[in-house]
Amino acid sequence: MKRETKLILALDVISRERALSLAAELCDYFDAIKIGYPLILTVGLGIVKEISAFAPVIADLKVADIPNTNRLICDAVLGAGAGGIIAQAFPGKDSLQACAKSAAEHGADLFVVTEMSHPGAELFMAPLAERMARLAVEAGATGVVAPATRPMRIKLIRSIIGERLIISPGVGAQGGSAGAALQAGADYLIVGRSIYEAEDPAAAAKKYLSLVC
Ligand code: NUP
Repeated sequence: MKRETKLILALDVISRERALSLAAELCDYFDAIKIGYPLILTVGLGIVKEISAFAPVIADLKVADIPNTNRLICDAVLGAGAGGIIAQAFPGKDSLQACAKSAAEHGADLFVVTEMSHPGAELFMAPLAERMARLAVEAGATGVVAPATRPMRIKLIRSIIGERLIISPGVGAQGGSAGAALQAGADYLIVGRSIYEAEDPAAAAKKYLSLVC
């Protein structure tokens, strides 16, 4: 994934037309476009290839199953044209290794969730986030997902994963600050609603770009 704008668009819209028109309008502001269950389940797997005509696609499927099922999920979405996949660490090393193997076979990036950005993640995920970050490193992941809503946690996770990438959701609609997340060590910000729900999405994207660059 290139690192020019340090921004990843989270495209959680559920209409093919809207997704494609936003991708066309906004792709110059983003290094990648992240899509997940809302768009893929509504529109179909073919949307992966259509969006990747505008920018590399990260499939946010938070893959979290037994190794064989993980492999099938990763192979399906990476085979459909995604350049990256997001997986959960909590199912364990063998499950994550299955994702890593599929990603390597497809020349794709693997990002592993450490601690999610919403308040509920403090219950089970936060106490295990450091171990999940270590597992991501052991599995050979490209990087991790860490919360812009809790910049101190980004700092901690950075100290564990070294040079691997941190992609960070939670700015804007979830209340996180772009500047604080970057300062804490995030490599990319993932931004969704505060851009695609804005009256003028391109203007909102430009605003983020000015904060990041
Ligand atoms: O911890 C996470 N938090 C999070 O918001 C991990 C994620 N993958 N996400 C995703 O990032 C979430 O599913 C959504 O697609 C995006 C954030 O979107 P928004 O809050 O900027 O609209």
